[in-house]
Amino acid sequence: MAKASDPKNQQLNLAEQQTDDIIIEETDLANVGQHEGDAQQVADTQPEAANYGAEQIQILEGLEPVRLRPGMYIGSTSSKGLHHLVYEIVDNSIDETLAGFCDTITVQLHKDGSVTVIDNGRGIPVDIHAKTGKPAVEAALTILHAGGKFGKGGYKVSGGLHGVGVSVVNALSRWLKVEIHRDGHIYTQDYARGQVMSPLRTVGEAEDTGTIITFLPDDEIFETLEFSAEVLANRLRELSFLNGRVTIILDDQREGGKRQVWHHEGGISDFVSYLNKTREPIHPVLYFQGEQNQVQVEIAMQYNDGYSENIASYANSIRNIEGGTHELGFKTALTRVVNDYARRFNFLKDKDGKLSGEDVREGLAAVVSVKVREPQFEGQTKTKLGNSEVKGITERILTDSLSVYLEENPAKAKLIIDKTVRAARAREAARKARELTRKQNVLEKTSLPGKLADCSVKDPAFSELFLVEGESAGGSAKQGRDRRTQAVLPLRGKILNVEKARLDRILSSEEIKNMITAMGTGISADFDITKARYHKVIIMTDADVDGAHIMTLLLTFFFRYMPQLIEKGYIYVAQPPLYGLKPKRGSKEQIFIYDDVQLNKFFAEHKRENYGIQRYKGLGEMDYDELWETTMNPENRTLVQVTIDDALYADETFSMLMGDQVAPRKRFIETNAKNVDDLDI
Ligand code: 0RA
Repeated sequence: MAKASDPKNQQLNLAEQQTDDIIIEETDLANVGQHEGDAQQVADTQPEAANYGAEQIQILEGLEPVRLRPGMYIGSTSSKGLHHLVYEIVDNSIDETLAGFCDTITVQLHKDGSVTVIDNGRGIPVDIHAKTGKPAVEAALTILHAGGKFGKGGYKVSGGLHGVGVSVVNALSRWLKVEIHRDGHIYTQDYARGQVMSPLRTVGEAEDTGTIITFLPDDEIFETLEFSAEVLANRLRELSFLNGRVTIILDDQREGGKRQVWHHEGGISDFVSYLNKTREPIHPVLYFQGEQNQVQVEIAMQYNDGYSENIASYANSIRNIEGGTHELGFKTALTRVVNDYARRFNFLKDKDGKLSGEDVREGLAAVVSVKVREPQFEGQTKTKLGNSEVKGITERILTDSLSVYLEENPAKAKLIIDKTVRAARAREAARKARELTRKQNVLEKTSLPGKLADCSVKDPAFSELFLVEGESAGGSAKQGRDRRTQAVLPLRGKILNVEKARLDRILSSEEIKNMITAMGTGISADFDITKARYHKVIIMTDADVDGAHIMTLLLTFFFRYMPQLIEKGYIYVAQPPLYGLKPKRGSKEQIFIYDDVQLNKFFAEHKRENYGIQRYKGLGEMDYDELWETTMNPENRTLVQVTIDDALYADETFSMLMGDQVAPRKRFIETNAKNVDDLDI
């Protein structure tokens, strides 16, 4: 098997590049005229560039555009944009890792809301940048780089929203301080809202090299200033898997914070083990690697005894949620190699049809990571790799290496091929089961389940379906609801765990069949979102362990079999109150409290002894009118929308949610789900 790529090669590549120049690529010539008179400069083309094409024209621009339209540079000014600031700096440090000069990156979260990113790379250059007459670091931090590139050469973490440049972080920070260890000196410089506050100065001697950037995000720009250690940890862990040699540290120095360290010598093979950690793998992780036309491809894969598919693709360490040419090449090669082997060694008989792509990916966890010089990102979210040459290259590398692996390891090959053949048979059985359900529905005419109390409005845009835990809470919900717009389907006890069963068995569960028929959409391959009978599906469970379990099972079901409902934003979680407070004097009006933070706040302002406290253990403890007032009435209620930004972590998230603690579940909902009030519709 091939080994991980050699860092020395990357250093060689790098040596061929100019490293002391800031290159801004601007292909839209029209912009040149538009910006005339701004505080911007049109730089010369590089001396050795003989052709004076549009790509060679370099534009250096001030930072005002970033502060005027931050969303254009970092996507949004919400929590997502805030975290993007950290990724921007870390990506630059990762570039130093890719170039072979940096092996440790530390992210510190400080009490005052500022963040420090430390790396032991070469340090941002400090020599005078010819085009601007400024130290290179000052140019890097105060001039907007349309292409976001430093002229460092090599493979870069850039593209999509990434790689907009450290100057963007500077522009959006109330203050920023850079410290550079380089050439035996320590240099430092301060900025405020992108403006230089002090010239670059030498403040001491250094034996090491590296860059330390500390910044405080600007409260004039961001809607929220609070960093989530969990969100940062997910990205940093991912980066440590994708760049096996680096050690990444997250040092949260805030209240209750902790220090986390990631180092994964095994790179993406460790990543695949991590993805499969809640499952039973059926063979060791396979790792394949190759390079062609300066495209580096790494693939790690492992089948487990489950049924879901978990493939994550990356280009230059950026997750490609929508896949792209590398993922396509991977899938094409996998289907072909497995079919060829199965046919050649008689796992498939002449009469059998081909194994489908879905069959060969059942129970597969895989990471496809490519490094490309000029990554092109497309699609709605700009997270789909578009470089067409990458498909053929990935396909060839996997075809060659996987064929060899299967030939050389017949026992492992048998485990894998048997599994895919079983998947094909089960899929055929499921198809028949689906057909049967459909026929039954047609025959029985009454397609809606008896337990469903439907709403009278027929327009799905105004219809809501409450999935309620238990018959008694279901009864209260039916009584309390607004019959015009709210439908209620009580669910008895626990639904079948869809992670542990194939579609044919899942479809034999009464609770699930009820849900599917109530939704009207069908399931899996038959799923049709235009048939959705409700545009809000609201999961309402008790705030206890069983409730968390049922919530998890339902979310897993939607995620695996109706993911479009989550993508469309149709799935919500109700927030019943945790406490009811009854004033002992005066008004007898109850006060409802939804979490412990709110409770502590309330009792910091009011005397505890003046209230009777009831802790609701279940929905069933509330009267139907209380349930309506606190949890169902659109005027008062809080719903959280379920958004699965990163389906990859869903497995882990679900297993976390299945745990005994309610707190992590609450935290999950708080960080992963948006408050409906915040929704931008
Ligand atoms: C430009 C050129 C070189 C390194 C860097 C920038 C650089 C930027 C950042 C941002 C955070 N950490 C960083 N580390 C390095 C190459 C310098 C050389 O040729 O020595």
